Amino acid sequence: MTRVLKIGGSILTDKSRELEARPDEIRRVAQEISAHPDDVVLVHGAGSFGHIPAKKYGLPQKFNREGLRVTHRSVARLCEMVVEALSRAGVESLPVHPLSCLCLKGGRIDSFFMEPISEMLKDGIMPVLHGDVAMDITGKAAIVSGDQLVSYIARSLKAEVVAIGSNVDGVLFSGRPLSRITRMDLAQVQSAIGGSGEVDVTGGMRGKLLELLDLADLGIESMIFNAGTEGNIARALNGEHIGTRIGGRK
Ligand code: IP8
Repeated sequence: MTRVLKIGGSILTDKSRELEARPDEIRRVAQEISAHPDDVVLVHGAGSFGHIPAKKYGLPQKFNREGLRVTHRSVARLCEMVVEALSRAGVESLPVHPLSCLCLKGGRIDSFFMEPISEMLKDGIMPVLHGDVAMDITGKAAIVSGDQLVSYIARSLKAEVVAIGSNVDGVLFSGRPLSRITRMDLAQVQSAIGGSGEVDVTGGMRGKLLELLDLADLGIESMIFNAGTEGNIARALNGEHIGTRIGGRK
Protein backbone atom coordinates (compact mmCIF):
# COMPACT_ATOMS: atom_id res chain seq x y z
CA MET A 1 0.00 0.00 0.00
CA THR A 2 1.80 3.14 -1.22
CA ARG A 3 1.31 6.18 0.98
CA VAL A 4 2.21 9.77 0.26
CA LEU A 5 2.42 11.96 3.33
CA LYS A 6 3.14 15.66 3.44
CA ILE A 7 4.03 17.44 6.65
CA GLY A 8 3.57 21.19 6.42
CA GLY A 9 6.39 23.60 7.06
CA SER A 10 4.24 25.26 9.74
CA ILE A 11 4.68 22.13 11.86
CA LEU A 12 8.43 21.71 11.35
CA THR A 13 9.44 25.37 11.54
CA ASP A 14 8.41 28.67 13.02
CA LYS A 15 7.11 30.27 9.83
CA SER A 16 7.54 33.77 11.20
CA ARG A 17 11.32 33.47 11.71
CA GLU A 18 13.82 32.69 9.00
CA LEU A 19 15.71 29.39 9.47
CA GLU A 20 13.94 28.67 12.76
CA ALA A 21 13.34 24.94 13.00
CA ARG A 22 11.21 23.24 15.66
CA PRO A 23 13.51 20.36 16.65
CA ASP A 24 11.03 18.84 19.13
CA GLU A 25 8.32 18.73 16.50
CA ILE A 26 10.69 17.30 13.88
CA ARG A 27 11.57 14.56 16.40
CA ARG A 28 7.89 13.86 17.21
CA VAL A 29 6.93 13.72 13.53
CA ALA A 30 9.76 11.25 12.86
CA GLN A 31 8.66 9.10 15.82
CA GLU A 32 5.07 8.98 14.56
CA ILE A 33 6.17 8.11 11.04
CA SER A 34 8.28 5.28 12.44
CA ALA A 35 5.04 3.53 13.52
CA HIS A 36 4.13 2.89 9.83
CA PRO A 37 7.28 3.46 7.77
CA ASP A 38 6.71 1.01 4.89
CA ASP A 39 5.96 2.27 1.37
CA VAL A 40 5.81 5.88 2.48
CA VAL A 41 6.98 8.79 0.34
CA LEU A 42 7.46 11.75 2.64
CA VAL A 43 7.18 15.31 1.38
CA HIS A 44 7.72 18.24 3.68
CA GLY A 45 6.89 21.90 3.33
CA ALA A 46 9.57 24.57 3.20
CA GLY A 47 8.35 26.61 6.15
CA SER A 48 10.52 29.58 7.10
CA PHE A 49 13.48 27.88 5.35
CA GLY A 50 11.82 28.43 1.96
CA HIS A 51 9.05 30.99 2.05
CA ILE A 52 11.03 33.76 3.74
CA PRO A 53 14.11 33.65 1.42
CA ALA A 54 11.84 33.15 -1.63
CA LYS A 55 9.88 36.26 -0.70
CA LYS A 56 13.06 38.20 0.07
CA TYR A 57 14.49 37.53 -3.39
CA GLY A 58 11.16 38.10 -5.14
CA LEU A 59 10.85 34.47 -6.30
CA PRO A 60 9.17 33.16 -8.31
CA GLN A 61 8.21 36.36 -10.18
CA LYS A 62 11.80 37.60 -10.52
CA PHE A 63 14.59 35.39 -11.82
CA ASN A 64 17.42 35.66 -9.33
CA ARG A 65 20.35 33.24 -9.41
CA GLU A 66 21.49 34.03 -5.89
CA GLY A 67 17.93 33.70 -4.61
CA LEU A 68 17.64 30.24 -6.18
CA ARG A 69 20.87 29.08 -4.55
CA VAL A 70 20.11 30.54 -1.13
CA THR A 71 16.53 29.22 -1.08
CA HIS A 72 17.44 25.75 -2.32
CA ARG A 73 20.32 25.33 0.13
CA SER A 74 18.09 26.49 2.93
CA VAL A 75 15.26 23.99 2.23
CA ALA A 76 17.84 21.26 1.65
CA ARG A 77 19.14 21.97 5.18
CA LEU A 78 15.63 21.47 6.61
CA CYS A 79 15.37 18.24 4.64
CA GLU A 80 18.65 17.09 6.17
CA MET A 81 17.19 17.66 9.66
CA VAL A 82 14.15 15.55 8.78
CA VAL A 83 16.31 12.72 7.39
CA GLU A 84 18.49 12.85 10.51
CA ALA A 85 15.45 12.69 12.82
CA LEU A 86 14.04 9.75 10.84
CA SER A 87 17.33 7.93 11.17
CA ARG A 88 17.30 8.48 14.94
CA ALA A 89 13.74 7.10 15.00
CA GLY A 90 14.99 3.97 13.20
CA VAL A 91 13.70 4.82 9.70
CA GLU A 92 16.10 4.62 6.74
CA SER A 93 15.41 7.54 4.42
CA LEU A 94 17.19 9.54 1.72
CA PRO A 95 16.73 13.11 0.53
CA VAL A 96 15.38 13.60 -3.01
CA HIS A 97 15.73 17.24 -4.02
CA PRO A 98 13.09 18.26 -6.59
CA LEU A 99 15.43 20.89 -8.10
CA SER A 100 17.67 18.07 -9.33
CA CYS A 101 15.09 15.65 -10.72
CA LEU A 102 12.24 17.64 -12.25
CA CYS A 103 11.49 20.49 -14.64
CA LEU A 104 8.51 22.80 -14.63
CA LYS A 105 6.58 24.30 -17.53
CA GLY A 106 4.66 27.42 -16.58
CA GLY A 107 5.00 26.53 -12.91
CA ARG A 108 3.62 22.99 -13.29
CA ILE A 109 5.68 19.77 -13.23
CA ASP A 110 6.45 18.86 -16.84
CA SER A 111 9.03 16.08 -16.38
CA PHE A 112 10.03 14.24 -13.24
CA PHE A 113 12.63 11.50 -13.05
CA MET A 114 10.75 9.28 -10.59
CA GLU A 115 12.82 6.10 -10.89
CA PRO A 116 15.03 6.78 -7.85
CA ILE A 117 11.86 7.14 -5.76
CA SER A 118 10.38 3.83 -6.94
CA GLU A 119 13.71 2.06 -6.46
CA MET A 120 14.10 3.42 -2.93
CA LEU A 121 10.61 2.20 -2.03
CA LYS A 122 11.43 -1.26 -3.41
CA ASP A 123 14.56 -1.33 -1.26
CA GLY A 124 12.84 -0.25 1.97
CA ILE A 125 14.16 3.33 1.91
CA MET A 126 11.81 6.26 2.51
CA PRO A 127 12.30 9.03 -0.08
CA VAL A 128 12.08 12.49 1.51
CA LEU A 129 11.16 15.37 -0.81
CA HIS A 130 10.35 18.98 -0.08
CA GLY A 131 8.95 22.17 -1.55
CA ASP A 132 11.81 23.61 -3.61
CA VAL A 133 12.87 26.02 -6.31
CA ALA A 134 12.98 24.43 -9.76
CA MET A 135 13.98 25.26 -13.32
CA ASP A 136 11.09 26.14 -15.59
CA ILE A 137 11.36 25.58 -19.35
CA THR A 138 9.06 28.50 -20.11
CA GLY A 139 9.97 30.98 -17.40
CA LYS A 140 13.56 30.29 -16.30
CA ALA A 141 12.72 29.22 -12.75
CA ALA A 142 9.83 28.89 -10.35
CA ILE A 143 8.77 27.25 -7.13
CA VAL A 144 7.37 23.77 -6.81
CA SER A 145 5.24 23.40 -3.69
CA GLY A 146 5.18 20.25 -1.62
CA ASP A 147 1.44 20.09 -2.40
CA GLN A 148 2.10 19.91 -6.15
CA LEU A 149 4.68 17.18 -5.48
CA VAL A 150 2.17 15.19 -3.42
CA SER A 151 -0.41 15.36 -6.18
CA TYR A 152 2.07 14.35 -8.92
CA ILE A 153 3.68 11.51 -6.93
CA ALA A 154 0.34 10.13 -5.71
CA ARG A 155 -0.90 10.03 -9.31
CA SER A 156 2.23 8.48 -10.67
CA LEU A 157 2.51 5.79 -7.94
CA LYS A 158 -1.29 5.28 -7.71
CA ALA A 159 -1.06 5.85 -3.97
CA GLU A 160 -3.70 4.38 -1.69
CA VAL A 161 -3.20 6.85 1.15
CA VAL A 162 -2.61 10.53 0.40
CA ALA A 163 -2.48 12.82 3.41
CA ILE A 164 -1.43 16.42 3.92
CA GLY A 165 -0.71 17.38 7.51
CA SER A 166 -1.11 21.07 8.26
CA ASN A 167 -1.47 23.07 11.50
CA VAL A 168 -5.29 23.20 11.38
CA ASP A 169 -7.93 20.49 11.70
CA GLY A 170 -8.69 20.30 7.97
CA VAL A 171 -10.46 22.63 5.55
CA LEU A 172 -12.23 25.04 7.85
CA PHE A 173 -15.62 26.51 7.04
CA SER A 174 -17.10 28.90 9.60
CA GLY A 175 -14.33 27.82 11.96
CA ARG A 176 -15.12 24.09 11.74
CA PRO A 177 -13.40 21.41 9.68
CA LEU A 178 -15.53 20.07 6.83
CA SER A 179 -15.64 16.28 6.94
CA ARG A 180 -15.54 16.00 3.14
CA ILE A 181 -15.21 18.33 0.21
CA THR A 182 -15.70 17.64 -3.50
CA ARG A 183 -15.29 19.85 -6.55
CA MET A 184 -19.04 20.48 -6.50
CA ASP A 185 -18.69 22.20 -3.10
CA LEU A 186 -15.85 24.45 -4.20
CA ALA A 187 -17.88 27.44 -5.38
CA GLN A 188 -19.81 27.44 -2.11
CA VAL A 189 -16.82 27.32 0.24
CA GLN A 190 -14.08 29.00 -1.84
CA SER A 191 -14.45 32.50 -0.41
CA ALA A 192 -14.20 31.19 3.15
CA ILE A 193 -10.96 29.29 2.53
CA GLY A 194 -7.90 31.35 3.13
CA GLY A 195 -4.33 31.49 2.08
CA SER A 196 -1.81 31.34 4.88
CA GLY A 197 -1.53 33.68 7.85
CA GLU A 198 2.24 33.72 7.46
CA VAL A 199 4.63 34.46 4.61
CA ASP A 200 3.58 31.90 2.01
CA VAL A 201 4.47 32.02 -1.66
CA THR A 202 2.52 28.90 -2.68
CA GLY A 203 -1.09 29.58 -1.75
CA GLY A 204 -1.79 28.20 1.75
CA MET A 205 -4.93 26.09 2.23
CA ARG A 206 -6.45 27.16 -1.09
CA GLY A 207 -3.34 25.91 -2.92
CA LYS A 208 -3.54 22.53 -1.14
CA LEU A 209 -7.20 22.11 -1.88
CA LEU A 210 -6.85 22.84 -5.59
CA GLU A 211 -4.00 20.31 -5.93
CA LEU A 212 -6.00 17.65 -4.12
CA LEU A 213 -9.20 18.32 -6.07
CA ASP A 214 -7.20 17.69 -9.27
CA LEU A 215 -6.19 14.37 -7.75
CA ALA A 216 -9.80 13.62 -6.77
CA ASP A 217 -10.82 14.21 -10.42
CA LEU A 218 -8.66 11.17 -11.21
CA GLY A 219 -10.40 9.10 -8.54
CA ILE A 220 -7.70 9.41 -5.85
CA GLU A 221 -9.09 10.47 -2.49
CA SER A 222 -6.95 12.31 0.01
CA MET A 223 -7.17 14.11 3.32
CA ILE A 224 -6.01 17.30 4.99
CA PHE A 225 -5.51 16.85 8.73
CA ASN A 226 -3.87 18.48 11.73
CA ALA A 227 -0.34 17.08 12.02
CA GLY A 228 0.23 19.17 15.14
CA THR A 229 -2.13 16.92 17.12
CA GLU A 230 -0.18 14.05 18.62
CA GLY A 231 -1.08 10.67 17.15
CA ASN A 232 -2.67 12.06 13.97
CA ILE A 233 0.27 11.29 11.67
CA ALA A 234 0.31 7.64 12.71
CA ARG A 235 -3.50 7.56 12.25
CA ALA A 236 -3.31 9.10 8.80
CA LEU A 237 -0.62 6.61 7.71
CA ASN A 238 -2.80 3.83 9.01
CA GLY A 239 -5.50 4.96 6.57
CA GLU A 240 -7.88 6.28 9.23
CA HIS A 241 -10.20 9.07 8.15
CA ILE A 242 -9.26 12.22 10.00
CA GLY A 243 -9.59 15.90 9.13
CA THR A 244 -11.21 16.72 5.80
CA ARG A 245 -11.49 14.12 3.04
CA ILE A 246 -11.01 15.50 -0.46
CA GLY A 247 -13.03 13.85 -3.22
CA GLY A 248 -15.14 10.71 -3.16
CA ARG A 249 -18.85 10.58 -2.57
CA LYS A 250 -20.87 12.35 0.08
O1 IP8 B 1 6.03 24.90 1.71
C1 IP8 B 1 7.37 25.95 -0.93
O2 IP8 B 1 6.87 24.67 -0.65
P1 IP8 B 1 5.62 24.47 0.36
C2 IP8 B 1 8.79 25.90 -1.50
O3 IP8 B 1 5.28 23.03 0.27
C3 IP8 B 1 9.55 27.16 -1.37
O4 IP8 B 1 4.50 25.34 -0.19
C4 IP8 B 1 10.94 27.12 -1.83
C5 IP8 B 1 9.11 28.28 -0.87
